[in-house]
Amino acid sequence: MSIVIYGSIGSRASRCLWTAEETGAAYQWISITTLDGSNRKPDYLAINPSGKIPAMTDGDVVMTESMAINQYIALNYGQGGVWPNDRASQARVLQWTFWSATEIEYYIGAIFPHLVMKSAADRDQALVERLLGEMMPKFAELESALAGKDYVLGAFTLADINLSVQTFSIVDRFGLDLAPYPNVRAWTERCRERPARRKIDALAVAAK
Ligand SMILES: N[C@@H](CCC(=O)N[C@@H](CS)C(=O)NCC(=O)O)C(=O)O
Repeated sequence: MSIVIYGSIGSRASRCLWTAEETGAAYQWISITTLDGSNRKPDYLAINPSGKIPAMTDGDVVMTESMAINQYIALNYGQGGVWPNDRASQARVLQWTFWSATEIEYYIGAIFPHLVMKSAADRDQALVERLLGEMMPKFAELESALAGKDYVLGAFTLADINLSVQTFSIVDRFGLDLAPYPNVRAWTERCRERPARRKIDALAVAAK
């Protein structure tokens, strides 16, 4: 079996490509984008009827939802690596994955159109300020968890992937500084410098 990841490099597919790279699993990337409408073509809708990206296949297994895809890849190809061996650490990876998905991702998705996509006239700056005001204090929790550590659990795991994709968005897409959270800022850059992540970033540059 070989993993196939469908999606565009600028989408949530990049977190799945990164996870595959970190595990060393053999994978193929098929570019499906919302920009050219390939996510709405019948071939792709047969894989993910919602038309959302990413999706993943691995033999007969078909998966959607980027963090669930990451979980699948980690469980099947990242044992002892991005998916740690002991159960307490596994649960801790899930804790931070759920934190990322439920506490942070909503805000990133809601802010993104107003800071990046919409024309200046359509941007709601008051909404952005309110959402940032709600989201940014949450990072105090991650700041504490990172004290004295290179990565959230000490060693690099899937938790770091699922969390840092959010702080990459804050820094790279929103142009914000993580200075109030020095541990989070240093860790974000540490994650960015990982060879597997740099490979995905190089794909992003090549795709532009
Ligand atoms: N919760 C889903 C969200 C997927 C999602 O909304 N993907 C965006 C691109 S990053 C998309 O496909 N948007 C186009 C659409 O909703 O039709 C996941 O994490 O995979």
